[in-house]
Amino acid sequence: MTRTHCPYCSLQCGMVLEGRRALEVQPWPEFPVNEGALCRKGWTATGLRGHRERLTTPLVRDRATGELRATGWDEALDLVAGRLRELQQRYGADAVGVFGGGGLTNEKAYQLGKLARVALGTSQVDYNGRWCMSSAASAANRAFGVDRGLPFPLADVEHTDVLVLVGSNLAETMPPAARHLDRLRENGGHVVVVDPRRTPTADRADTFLQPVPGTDLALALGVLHLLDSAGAVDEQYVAARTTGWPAVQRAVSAWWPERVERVTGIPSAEVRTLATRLAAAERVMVLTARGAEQHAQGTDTVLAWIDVALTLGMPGRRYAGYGCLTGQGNGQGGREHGQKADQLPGYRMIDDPAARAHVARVWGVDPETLPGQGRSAYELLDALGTDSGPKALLVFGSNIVVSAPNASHVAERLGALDLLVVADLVMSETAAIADVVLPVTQWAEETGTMTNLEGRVVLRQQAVEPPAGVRSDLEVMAGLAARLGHDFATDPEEVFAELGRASAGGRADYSAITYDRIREEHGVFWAGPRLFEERFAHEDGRARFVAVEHRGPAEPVDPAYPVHLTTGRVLAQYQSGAQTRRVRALPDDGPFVEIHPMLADRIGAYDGRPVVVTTRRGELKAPARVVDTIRPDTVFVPFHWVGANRLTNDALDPSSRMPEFKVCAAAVTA
Ligand SMILES: Nc1nc2c(c(=O)[nH]1)N[C@H]1C(S)=C(S)[C@@H](COP(=O)(O)OP(=O)(O)OC[C@H]3O[C@@H](n4cnc5c(=O)[nH]c(N)nc54)[C@H](O)[C@@H]3O)O[C@H]1N2
Ligand SMILES: Nc1nc2c(c(=O)[nH]1)N[C@H]1C(S)=C(S)[C@@H](COP(=O)(O)OP(=O)(O)OC[C@H]3O[C@@H](n4cnc5c(=O)[nH]c(N)nc54)[C@H](O)[C@@H]3O)O[C@H]1N2
Ligand code: SF4
Ligand SMILES: [Mo]
Repeated sequence: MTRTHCPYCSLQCGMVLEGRRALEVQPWPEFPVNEGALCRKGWTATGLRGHRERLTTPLVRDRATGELRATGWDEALDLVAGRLRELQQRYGADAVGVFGGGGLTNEKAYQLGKLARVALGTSQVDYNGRWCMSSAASAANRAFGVDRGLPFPLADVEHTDVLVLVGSNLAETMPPAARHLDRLRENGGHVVVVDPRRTPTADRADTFLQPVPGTDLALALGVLHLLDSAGAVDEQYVAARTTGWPAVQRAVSAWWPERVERVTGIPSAEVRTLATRLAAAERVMVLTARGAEQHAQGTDTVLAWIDVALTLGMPGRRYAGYGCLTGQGNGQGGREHGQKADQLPGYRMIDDPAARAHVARVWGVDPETLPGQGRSAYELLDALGTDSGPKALLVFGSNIVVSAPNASHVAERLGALDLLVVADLVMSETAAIADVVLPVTQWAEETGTMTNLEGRVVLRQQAVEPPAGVRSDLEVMAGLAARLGHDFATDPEEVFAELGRASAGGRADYSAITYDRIREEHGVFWAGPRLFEERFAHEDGRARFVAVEHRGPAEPVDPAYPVHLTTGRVLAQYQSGAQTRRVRALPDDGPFVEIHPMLADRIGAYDGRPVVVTTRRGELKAPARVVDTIRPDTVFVPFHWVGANRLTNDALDPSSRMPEFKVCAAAVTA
């Protein structure tokens, strides 16, 4: 019997794995986050074991036939290291790019950053977290001086009075968390859901607001305007704990409810009711997720909702405040330990001389040798194979071909590389086009830490031996590092201890956390379970109000592309689907287009029959799902299958560099 955690989302539900051969998932009722509950994906997570498409040997593309052929580890790693060195000699250190993932353990994320900065000396490292919660992260850093998705335990939700969920469908994206909504309502609390679709989460809400995609910012400005004009600002809190309110007050002065209605499509009376409800509540909690964040104005949108929470005096108060529901299994830790272009371990910034000196000491190198800030995820992909961009890319833990925005363009860039190396468990769409594929262990076969959406560091523990021929990511990285003249540890606990030293004194300090403590305490929160009770993380201890303006989607609808396209998730599939599409027990119906009956009527579409969605970047033919739960001016496509991202817009948020996955202009025909 092994206690571990689900391989998928940021809830990191505790589970017990039983048996050695036929591995079975059992509940772990004592683990507090999910109390023994799992969603379908968790119960079926062992479905990839022994799967015929599980990778078990390194593969190298044969120049003559163009096919991938099996090879030995030494041959594969020698080849990769040799080609990387060659390309760097020819074009410079930045000729090699590294792309990581928020599903990697802390140990792997840390080691990947070190591989890039120390063994390869490249600045070109970033990861898929840019596409996940980066807008919330940049907003929280700005407003609070630190970015921890939830600055309180998730279960605090049950004790607030009004919970506002902006762009989260947690009933499908973290189903065991939905119990907190139910308990909150049993406790007399009120749930508000803001989503262009009436989702299963909205079905559990007391208030459902259905905005035009990309307009959450205007709604927040409208709420701020009403709170101010009603005299509902917590003056004492604003004076004692914040700075910057007057500028926000000026910025929202013209956002009267009728203007909000024109922009968002939410009736002005509903905007007023929301503001009145928030003003009257003792405790208010605002949580954002990808619906509000994955926009070219995602950072500003989150800032505006943080402004709402600050106006009401909530952040730092028990059972209240603002939080972001991080998405990937290690979405939190993955952004703390240095696989991000601007970052060193411990959430240190790479352009901070003191941070460089500290980390360089732990790494035993001269700070001068550490590269500076590199390109963000999409900009990195966009530069591949160009004159100034990387000529080789190493991918660990992302299926870019499916999940990157404007995917046809990205596929073209990947095609322009001299060398694409992918480490994965299965033949993902990205592995399938690689020059070298390296087969790695999956969750039940390895040990390491993950940091869940609450900042709770949990321990993934090995339950079974990996298939013969498979290596851990840490072993793969050490193998490459050795060939480049560097000695990297492969034992996860040893890497974790090194990570602890590298993070010591940083914003996310793991130095006091050990595997044993995690085992004893059901996970350990870095910086404790609740932040901001006394002070915020800025030097003066105060939170910052930030005045922002609504700009609207980067690509507004027009007569040629009259419909808003938004994208997201369904319960039974995870992300690019590389893992869950291969789990037989999960339904794999392919992409579909959610469309309102009125729009269906207008274009002559029928439920179950194909429609074509076209944007300026591509088109997708998929069956229509005619449902009255979506706005008539909007269609929704899940992104778990190839196709959705051929449509999406690669416009980036100026501060987080988050692509606008959640809204672009589309045409739909039957
Ligand atoms: N089943 C499942 N669960 C998952 C994942 C998965 O792939 N599958 N992935 C995990 C990861 S990495 C993440 S990041 C999380 C994501 O978790 P969520 O953010 O809950 O998931 P999404 O479906 O991307 O988006 C949430 C909602 O945003 C709505 N939305 C779209 N546009 C807008 C808008 O402009 N404004 C507002 N207010 N809402 C909008 C969509 O209709 C959708 O219902 O889920 C995690 N859990
Ligand atoms: N249109 C649209 N696109 C989106 C989104 C959206 O809402 N709409 N959401 C975005 C978001 S929030 C996210 S997080 C991204 C996610 O998209 P991806 O980055 O593609 O995430 P995954 O599908 O989880 O990819 C993980 C890959 O790594 C492999 N893998 C899993 N574990 C490991 C490991 O430990 N080591 C290694 N080496 N490989 C491993 C898996 O088999 C899989 O192939 O998609 C983004 N793309
Ligand atoms: S909610 Fe997330 S962590 Fe929990 S079982 Fe489902 S996918 Fe796994
Ligand atoms: Mo994500």
